[in-house]
Amino acid sequence: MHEEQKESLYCAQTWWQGDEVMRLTQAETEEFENTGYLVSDGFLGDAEVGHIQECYMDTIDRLRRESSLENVQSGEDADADFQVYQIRTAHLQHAVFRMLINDSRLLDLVESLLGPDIRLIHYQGLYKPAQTGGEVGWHQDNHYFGVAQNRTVTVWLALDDATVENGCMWYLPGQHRMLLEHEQLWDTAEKKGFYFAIRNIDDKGAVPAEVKRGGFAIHHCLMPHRSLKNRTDQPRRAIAMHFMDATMPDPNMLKILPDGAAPMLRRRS
Ligand SMILES: O=C(O)CCC(=O)C(=O)O
Repeated sequence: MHEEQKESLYCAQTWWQGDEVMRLTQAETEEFENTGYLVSDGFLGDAEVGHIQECYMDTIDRLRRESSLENVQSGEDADADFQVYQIRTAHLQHAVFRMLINDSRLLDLVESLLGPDIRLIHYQGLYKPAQTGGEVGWHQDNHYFGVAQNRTVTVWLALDDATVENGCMWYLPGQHRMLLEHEQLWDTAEKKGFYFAIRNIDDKGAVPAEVKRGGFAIHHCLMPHRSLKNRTDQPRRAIAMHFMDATMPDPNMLKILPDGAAPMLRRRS
């Protein structure tokens, strides 16, 4: 089926679910404040996930054909030990990703944590292939973003059941109070950059965030997180959507993003 047909079919049949509200309860908001993350299953239905998976794989295949599929670590496709492929600025790559970040259920959820002025700051599909999917080291998102007052959150949506075996996210509950020192793991002169990890982290308290397909993990931008290798014979597909409080001053990160990469998604009415 042609891509546009798939999109409109999806829109008509499965996407907008009326006035469904997804705001967090006070207890959930408090849990998020205390631990720095929340995990929830059952956000998207089966048909929605199936459609997004299809568009996701179409996008991965197209980027690969165009030789622009980026590996998180090295930016190159050839690194056999580390394969975490990125659909960068996903909303500029496929309409289905634009629909997702404009979904009122998702924005309600984000509004519960950031308030009513919401801007996208980063958006990536993160694809770990079967067997060769690599590890992403401990880091905090606001190390990259530099948003004032740490007013950003990440919604990490699972398109496959995310498990310890296939490389789910791991968190350090309660360790989201300050920015830690990061070091660059690869040399930018060799075009191996934009990937930092926390130096000397004590990760004894780490917990895996296993999420069912269609569910999400949402984390504070100072929550240290990592993911391990995919040791299974199926890919691990996920989408990370990073949102900032749009009332904050523009962080430097925005200067290096392409036009249209950081749209306003919701404004106080
Ligand atoms: O999907 C992964 O394995 C890592 C994602 C991540 O580090 C992030 O969303 O910031």
